[in-house]
Amino acid sequence: MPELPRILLINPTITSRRSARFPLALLHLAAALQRTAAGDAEIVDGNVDRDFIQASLGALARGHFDMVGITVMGGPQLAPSIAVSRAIRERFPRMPICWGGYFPTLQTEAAIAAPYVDYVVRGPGDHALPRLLAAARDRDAAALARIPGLAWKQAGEVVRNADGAIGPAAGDTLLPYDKLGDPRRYLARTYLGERTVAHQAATGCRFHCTFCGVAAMFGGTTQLPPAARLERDLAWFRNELGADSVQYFDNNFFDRERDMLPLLEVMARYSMPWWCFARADALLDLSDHAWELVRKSRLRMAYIGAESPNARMLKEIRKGTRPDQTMDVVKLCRRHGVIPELSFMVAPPEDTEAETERTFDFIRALKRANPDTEVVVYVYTPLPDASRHASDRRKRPPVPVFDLDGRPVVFPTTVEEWAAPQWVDYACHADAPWLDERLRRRIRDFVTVLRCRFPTVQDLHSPAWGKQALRTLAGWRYRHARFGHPWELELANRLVRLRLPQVSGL
Ligand code: B12
Repeated sequence: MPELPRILLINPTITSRRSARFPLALLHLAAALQRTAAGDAEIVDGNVDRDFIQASLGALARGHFDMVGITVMGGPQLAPSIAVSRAIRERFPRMPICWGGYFPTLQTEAAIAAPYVDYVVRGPGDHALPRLLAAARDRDAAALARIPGLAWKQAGEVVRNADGAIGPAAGDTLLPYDKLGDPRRYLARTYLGERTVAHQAATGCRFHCTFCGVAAMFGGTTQLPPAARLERDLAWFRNELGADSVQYFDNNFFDRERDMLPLLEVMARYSMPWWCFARADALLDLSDHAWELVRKSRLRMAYIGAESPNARMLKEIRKGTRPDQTMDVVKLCRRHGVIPELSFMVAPPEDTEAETERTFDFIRALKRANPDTEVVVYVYTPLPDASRHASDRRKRPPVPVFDLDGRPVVFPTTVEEWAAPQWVDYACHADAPWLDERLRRRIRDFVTVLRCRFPTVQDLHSPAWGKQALRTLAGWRYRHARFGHPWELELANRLVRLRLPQVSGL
């Protein structure tokens, strides 16, 4: 029997060692290779191994590999992804390099044009990678041409295969956590518990929000796991790993209630405090029975995309929820002891300032309705039209966006341009070409006052006295909406160093 092809899977550094969670993309890909007996994977995680470039080169020098696979998210992961790809190309010029994940899915043309990228997998890689590994090893162009979602190079020309349907993701065996060394080092102390584990139960999302990378990745499809699989995973987390709480990375946790009930029953039995992404409409529609299970399962916090107080804008971006539902859900969460963590997109390309001010007013109203509501403020940075899923692109004509001087915004065409600071900020929803310095300052000031007045419960590191002092100091500004130049808070903050959820969060 010929030897199985081998791939080195790399997660370039994107966060601190303390914030490192299971590199789920790589674990899912390694599991898919095992399941299909198509290959074997070794994993280098740059969040844990800080010298991951040397570690990757070392692994390639030591063992035999047929390919390198790199997971790349837009924003701060791009520069280390470029660096490791270049280093590998230099040392091992014949080693095929494949990029997958959100960046190459959204910016396929830029990614495949890079001289150090040979293959790009768009969308989930569980089905594509096993086929790619075999086809690439055999240099079988006909087989490569049949892999849905693959972009590749043939005699120097880029070939872009059509996207395919999204098949079932996880299989019936546990993810190969042993490939990470001791998986216990990925457990973290969080507000959920002493040993929080990260897990993805369902994949995808059935919604088509135009601004969201998830819609671009999954094209509006989702798959829930069978209850038995979730039970097996939770049992392993609790009994073998010693985890006491779970952060569900599912793109959108609460799907149709009838499908959710068997999962909630399992979770109620395990009763491990948890966090998830959710939607206002789904939570508002839950029956009393479902809420009873949610209570027993100990849902602590739900991250809900509120986005805007503007119903028309929500409709335009195909959010599918309304501002009154945002208000209702914070009240509902309060009744059920769940903290709503709301994210907003301020400073949209049109009516930028007025929309921002309206959002600030709305946030204050929501805080009055439920003071425990946590708030994450992002700048609205629409996806380039070409990034959207092919099926969604056809439905709406592209809406051009303009910079401060009224010129159409031209998105980068190369990986290196996307790695420049202003486009990293764009990908992180931190800045956009239509913002002027005054509005930037205004947003920063509002956020400073808000987070000092209401420090997040997710912050376990700042001392209690420091948080209380900031709360008191920020009180009058917040009460009287005096957000301008909160110099005393900035100064005090330097001493206390409050955690910023939009940087250290998801
Ligand atoms: C964990 C996480 C992080 C972690 C890092 C994860 C890591 N790489 O170590 C942290 C917290 C650092 C992070 C940061 C950011 N994140 Co993040 N993050 C996530 C989250 C919650 C889970 C990722 C995950 O593990 N998914 C589970 C795995 C199984 O799925 P997957 O990653 O999609 O992998 C599959 C495919 O993408 C593909 N694939 C992936 N890699 C590869 C590689 C190869 C070779 C192949 C063939 C295929 C392939 O196959 C995989 C299996 O099917 C996702 C949301 C989500 N649920 O996915 C957001 C998400 C990926 N993040 C996102 C973003 C934007 C960010 C930020 C850049 C910006 C921000 N403000 O949030 C920040 C950076 C912040 C900063 N200033 O530093 C967006 C990406 C969308 C986009 N427009 O690009 C997401 C989708 C959240 C969202 N809904 O907006 N994030």
